Amino acid sequence: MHIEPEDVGYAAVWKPTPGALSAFPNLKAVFNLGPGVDALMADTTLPKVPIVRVAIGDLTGRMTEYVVMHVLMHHRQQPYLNQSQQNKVWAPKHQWAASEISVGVMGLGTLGRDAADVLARLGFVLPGGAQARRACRVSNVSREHAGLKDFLARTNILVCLLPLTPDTRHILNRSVFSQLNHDSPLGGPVLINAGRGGLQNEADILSCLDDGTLGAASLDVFEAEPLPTQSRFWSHPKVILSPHNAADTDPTEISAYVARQIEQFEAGRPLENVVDLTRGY
Ligand code: NDP
Ligand code: OXD
Repeated sequence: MHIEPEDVGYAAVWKPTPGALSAFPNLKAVFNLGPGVDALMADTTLPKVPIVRVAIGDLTGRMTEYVVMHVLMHHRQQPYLNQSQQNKVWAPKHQWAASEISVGVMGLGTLGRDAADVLARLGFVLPGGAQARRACRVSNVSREHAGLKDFLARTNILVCLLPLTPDTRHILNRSVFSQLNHDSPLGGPVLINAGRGGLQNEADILSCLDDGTLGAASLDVFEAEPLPTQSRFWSHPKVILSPHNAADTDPTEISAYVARQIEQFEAGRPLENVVDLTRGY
């Protein structure tokens, strides 16, 4: 079947070549096939139509699995146990309670809130309480605020599920790491980043792991993906890494989500999860 560009009303895309969408003059909406829209936002030629992002239970559940798994791996000393098994050493270490560890989630949106709820049910302390969304507010343009200082000072494990925007680029840096709480049985604060690689200053992460400012890091995302083979992250003893697959988008789930939204929109009802172009997420 041949379709003319002017007959296309909806586009479902993932990181399209900048400018590619301007070939379709009659678009009514663009669906980004994932929650993170930073690649689309970088395209200055985007058509002036609603941009819809993904927010579905299936993906949220997968991200919560990733976050909980990594919090538990650090909390239950899994890297030490792996090493012991490899060396055939039978040497259990003291096991502390979840209530002795605080987990600060930066980015309390669709994904962050769900992970935080499950961690709280497991007994971890979530700093910030009802004010957490405001407390974890970070910005590259305005000054640090007292709420953020307090949030960081109470955090043993920092989970980052922020969107990448001008406000958040490289926000995971030495200044933030050095304000995290060191007084926990973990021995040093832990960073878990499954947001975007652009959120992290990678040289700072490595030097902070080397000098003990950070005790360990779980990283799913990197500035350059695939991660270059020469990167020190691959073999750093304090790093657990994965290839940007903390939460995959299931093709069947996402197709149903897009189809349902188009049906709604054609029936005159509003689209859901429309990106705020001024905020960039
Ligand atoms: P949402 O838009 O639902 O949530 C984003 C949250 O971040 C909101 O609560 C928002 O605050 C907060 N936020 C935005 N800017 C700041 C800031 N400057 N300081 C503090 N908080 C801020 O997004 P999702 O939860 O659905 O997804 C988050 C990110 O996860 C995506 O953008 C994507 O980059 C990443 N992701 C990674 C995947 C992976 O496999 N590694 C898979 C899927 C997503 P407010 O509520 O005030 O607006
Ligand atoms: C996303 C992703 O959808 O990282 O944002 O997969």
